[in-house]
Amino acid sequence: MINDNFFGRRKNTPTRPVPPGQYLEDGFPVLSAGPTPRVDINTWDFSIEIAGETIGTWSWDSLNSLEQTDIHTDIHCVTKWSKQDTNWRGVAIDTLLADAQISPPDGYVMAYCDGGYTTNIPAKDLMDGKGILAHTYENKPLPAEHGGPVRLFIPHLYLWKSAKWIRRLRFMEKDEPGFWEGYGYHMYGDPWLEQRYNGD
Ligand SMILES: Nc1nc2c(c(=O)[nH]1)N[C@H]1C(S)=C(S)[C@@H](COP(=O)(O)O)O[C@H]1N2
Ligand SMILES: [Mo]
Repeated sequence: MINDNFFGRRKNTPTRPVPPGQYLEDGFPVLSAGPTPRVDINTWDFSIEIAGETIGTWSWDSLNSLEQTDIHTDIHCVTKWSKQDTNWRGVAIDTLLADAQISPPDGYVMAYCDGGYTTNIPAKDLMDGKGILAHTYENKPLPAEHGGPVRLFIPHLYLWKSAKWIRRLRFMEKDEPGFWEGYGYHMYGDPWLEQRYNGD
């Protein structure tokens, strides 16, 4: 048998376990429910809303002036591809809340995007560095088709929770379905538990 070292490491050899039902993808597929929105960085802003009140708004420059967080991780799409060892940089949601001098609220969050996409996430899944506003992928500006200039990035959940072209997070007491969740996707979306659809 010809061993892998002859060709170098085979690309589809996992570097760590892959969630059930997933296969490894070398490329980076684009999955968008609509067209890629044109986003002007000069007028772009991001805001956080709690109990109907905007507690903070950040421009592109103010986002970049905050402490930056690097994440090296695998990503998992509900359409069954996973991609290993990806590198992202952005600003942790913790950092934004601290900047606004707000202690992390309980409950749930709805993410709102340019283009109208929404998705829901438990608030605690965004804390402790688990959720970032990503603007850099593999040391380059995040490409528009992958959500640039800024996307939410929550790699421990299926990738549909990582809202591209994000503009706003709204904290809410009770969970509500976002766009795909309204069409039967799982309210939480843990890839290790294969929470693809409602009832999984
Ligand atoms: N704004 C927005 N964010 C989105 C989507 C979308 O259609 N619009 N698609 C989601 C889905 S279903 C997936 S699988 C991932 C795909 O991210 P990618 O295109 O960077 O691979 O983005 C998620 N975030
Ligand atoms: Mo998806």
